[in-house]
Amino acid sequence: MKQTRLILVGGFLGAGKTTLLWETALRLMEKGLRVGLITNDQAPELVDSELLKLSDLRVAEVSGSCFCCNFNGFTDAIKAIRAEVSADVIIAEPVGSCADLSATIIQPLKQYWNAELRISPLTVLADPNRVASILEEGNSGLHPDAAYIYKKQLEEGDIILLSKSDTLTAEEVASMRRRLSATFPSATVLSASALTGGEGLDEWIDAVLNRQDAGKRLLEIDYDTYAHGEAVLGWLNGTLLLHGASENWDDFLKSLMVGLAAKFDETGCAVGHVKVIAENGKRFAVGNLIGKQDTLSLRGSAGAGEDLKLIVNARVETTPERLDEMVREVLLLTIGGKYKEEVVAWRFLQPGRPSPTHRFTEIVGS
Ligand SMILES: Nc1nc2c(ncn2[C@@H]2O[C@H](COP(=O)(O)OP(=O)(O)OP(=O)(O)O)[C@@H](O)[C@H]2O)c(=O)[nH]1
Ligand SMILES: [Mg+2]
Repeated sequence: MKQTRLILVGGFLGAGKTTLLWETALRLMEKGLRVGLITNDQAPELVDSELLKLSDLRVAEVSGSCFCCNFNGFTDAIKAIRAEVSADVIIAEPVGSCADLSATIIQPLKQYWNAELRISPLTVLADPNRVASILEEGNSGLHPDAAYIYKKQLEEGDIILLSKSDTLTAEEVASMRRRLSATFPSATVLSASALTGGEGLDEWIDAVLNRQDAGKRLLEIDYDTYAHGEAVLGWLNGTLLLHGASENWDDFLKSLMVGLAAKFDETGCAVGHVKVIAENGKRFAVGNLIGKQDTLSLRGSAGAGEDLKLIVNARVETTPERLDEMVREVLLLTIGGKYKEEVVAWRFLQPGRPSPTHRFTEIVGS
């Protein structure tokens, strides 16, 4: 069987990984390449998988723990995609609160999967929304231990990709790239937009399709701080159906997102990422919140109809129980007795201490 190119895209919650995966997959497929995607989360019921599947992409999901703590689950997903679609390229997105990927994923893959895979440099996304604060030794509104994870993620990137470059001026992009290069001199620093026009995207794609210098450094990371940085985030994944007619499901999604944003701001709970997909058959809309209310964005359209499928993924600095309470309260208020809700799945949890399957202490030659 041929070798598959594996591209791992890390970076903090909401940094733009899934959007980049999607846009990249489409571009690669246009070139005639066979592409598979792997998503990852602490629990099932993922907005990311749902979103990617809606565009008919082959998506495998590793849920229940991160790639590093379930290395065999990750390699099973790789095996399945290679067998099913004979993939030329697999793009994988680890959990946004995950770090130490070089030691726990890239080196073991180089050691044990060298025949099957050609591994691209580890890409870590730096989101303009947070990166300036982090470079100034700030915490971007996050708990210091969560901000620690962000910093460690950047530190191990072979490529640091300044994401969402369309939200910055050309001068701001150039200046931020210079600052990133100065702080992380051994990384290649690039920038790209995965949305408007895809500025810089082809340069990054070219790098990850052709380079093979993956995992050039190993992090020094304090697992107590890392574990605490993950544990300060409550995690909620829920799927529900709303029965009843609506003229415009987009209004419903908007009210829900505005309500959630207001709730988290009022209660002083820092948002990692809250994403909601509202699906009405083939039509869908997505709401994203990656910080305070002013980061709220809505796109797509779910239109009018009888029934809505709603998937909610929330990662917010609070206890899982409190997160569950807050999300339920805002949901019920938004539903306002107009629709009948049917809960398909509902989980809330606190991520456990990371316990990687492998953790290499030496760089494996490629
Ligand atoms: N303007 C702009 N927005 C973007 C871009 N890429 C992603 N976004 C937005 O950023 C938000 C988060 O994007 P995702 O792709 O879901 O981020 P993620 O890193 O996969 O998030 P997690 O899976 O929660 O870690 C969404 O509102 C996206 O629309 C971009 O290139 N430009
Ligand atoms: Mg994602």
